[in-house]
Amino acid sequence: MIGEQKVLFSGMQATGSLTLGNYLGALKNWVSLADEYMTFYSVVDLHSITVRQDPAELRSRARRLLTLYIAAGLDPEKNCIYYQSHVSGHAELAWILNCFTYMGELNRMTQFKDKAAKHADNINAGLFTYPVLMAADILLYQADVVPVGKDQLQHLELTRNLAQRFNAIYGDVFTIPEPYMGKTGASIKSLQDPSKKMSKSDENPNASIYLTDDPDTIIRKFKRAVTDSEGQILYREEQPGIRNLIDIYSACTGKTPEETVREFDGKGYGEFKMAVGEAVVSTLRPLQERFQQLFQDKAYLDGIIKENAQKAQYYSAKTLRKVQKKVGFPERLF
Ligand code: ATP
Ligand code: LTN
Repeated sequence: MIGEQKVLFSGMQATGSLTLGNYLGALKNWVSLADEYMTFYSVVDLHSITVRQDPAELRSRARRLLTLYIAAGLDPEKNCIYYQSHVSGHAELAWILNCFTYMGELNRMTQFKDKAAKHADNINAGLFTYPVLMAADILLYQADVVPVGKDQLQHLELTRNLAQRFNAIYGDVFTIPEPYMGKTGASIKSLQDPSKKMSKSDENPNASIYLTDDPDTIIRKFKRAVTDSEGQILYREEQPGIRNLIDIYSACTGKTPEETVREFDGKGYGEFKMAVGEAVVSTLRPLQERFQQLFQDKAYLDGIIKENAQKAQYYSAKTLRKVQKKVGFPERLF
């Protein structure tokens, strides 16, 4: 809690571009949360360097991601949107929490095992302690809720364990965070393999619609979307490709899947794919226009980045000072 308000924290890495899945499944639903929660959305660049990055590329992707948050409708006056590397408390708290985390706990993390296998030539200590930094992100703001995908639930569980362990020794220091399930949109599937979710790290660019794709690219990707040979537009398990297109069309137009099925009754797949593509183009158009406008307005964006980092710095320092005192660091007389 900060004051009377519950706190929500989430972070995203600037690896790959955001997809239509991220937008319809997460971002779009986050917009209204600022009324209910005090929200912090961090671009977690400290996490990004656990795998080797090109510096210019990382800087540019991080700025695009931050801009995209705002373009998608997160008002930067109401939501604290900032770079993790601008607030030194993340690394400081992570160090302290490292000293309360067991090697065995980190050894069990499935993301570490996956990433270590993928980057066998660079299994660094940062990659191993990545979940502790994530715990620090969350606990630093006394977050009550954390919206995350399924793959991050194990890290959130570790966060809760660390907070409870710390509290058991030092008293009530940290809020114990809960995963935020809330109102989630449809799970959007890959356009090339509807048994998989649409993901920003998919190697096949035709599998995902990126939020910055231009209209021609969007239409082309929908034309190539994998469907089936049934020839009927029905919302059922046996037709996962068509079902996914119905979900996308419905999410973009605000119709129910049943209404969509009725609308396209007797129509061919070609015509339907075209309509889905156009619905996505119109949904993303305002977001893309806003993105271009914001991205060019360097002074405005820099102002937002600075103000929000200061805000994050202010709230994080409260927790950090308390923790430092609890563990026995000397009082600051400056
Ligand atoms: P990565 O490919 O790097 O794992 P991702 O695209 O799967 O990334 P995450 O960063 O894991 O996305 O998730 C960010 C948020 O977007 C989460 O809240 C997650 O539930 C949501 N999300 C991601 N993909 C989809 C999808 N295909 N459909 C609906 N929601 C999604
Ligand atoms: N590990 C997460 C990103 C992340 C995060 C966080 C999410 C870093 N710190 C704190 C929620 C809360 C990921 O890779 N999706």
